[in-house]
Amino acid sequence: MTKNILITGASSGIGAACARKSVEAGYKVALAARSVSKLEALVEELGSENALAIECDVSDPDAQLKMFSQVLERFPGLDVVFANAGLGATAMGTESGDIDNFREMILVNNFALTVTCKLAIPHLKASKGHLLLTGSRAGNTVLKGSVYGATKWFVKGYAQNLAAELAGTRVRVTNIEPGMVDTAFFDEAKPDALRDDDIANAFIYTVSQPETVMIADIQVYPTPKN
Ligand code: NJP
Repeated sequence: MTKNILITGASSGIGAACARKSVEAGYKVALAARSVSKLEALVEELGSENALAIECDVSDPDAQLKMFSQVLERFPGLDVVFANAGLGATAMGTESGDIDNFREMILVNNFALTVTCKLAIPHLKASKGHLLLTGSRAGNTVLKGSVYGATKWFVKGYAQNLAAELAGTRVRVTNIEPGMVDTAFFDEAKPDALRDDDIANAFIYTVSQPETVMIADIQVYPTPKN
């Protein structure tokens, strides 16, 4: 059965890979991010009958409201919302870190994610749908002074709190926790890291489960070398 899926942070990396695998699986995708030209190139690749590009800075709640109305104008309902947009640290730790970067990480990785979830809930209640959040291995471990890691600890706790709030509604909540993935998240290539497709495979596995199955947390890590 087809599904209508909204993915934030769909212009590159994990979000774009999930969009590609979703269309391969026969689903329709709405792709949101700030980089319109990248989104439009992806729509061109996936076919405009399968994909829709939406320019949206998720840190602006009004822009997210508009994003939801654009999706619903195009697709009759939403089955899956993937709050995936996020960014990392420009410098390690708190003492060496940059204050503007702290603000942007907290704004996008946390505040914007809660807005996406709030706006998604009524639609997902109607469809008995699925909310997925991108957490991180960094939200499972202690990294010295890491503000980024703490934003992902927030995602871990929030996903569990949200699942408790939505219990009985049939809406499922999943926290996807990747280890290191070779994407534009890093300035340099990460040859030993996971590929974005590895996370997309976990995404498809999660959203294709029957309605009676909720995968609460899925951790996808590179196989340890030693
Ligand atoms: O990185 P990248 P990933 N409004 O840079 C978007 C988490 N994660 O795929 O707006 C809207 O290719 C940005 O779009 P644009 C990570 O924390 C990663 O690796 O056009 N969108 C782009 O599409 C994040 O939550 C690793 O610049 C905004 C996307 O976010 C998620 O995975 C490990 C935005 C970032 O794509 C995807 O990151 C891990 C805004 N204000 C967790 N700001 C890893 N790569 O190792 C950013 O555990 N975006």
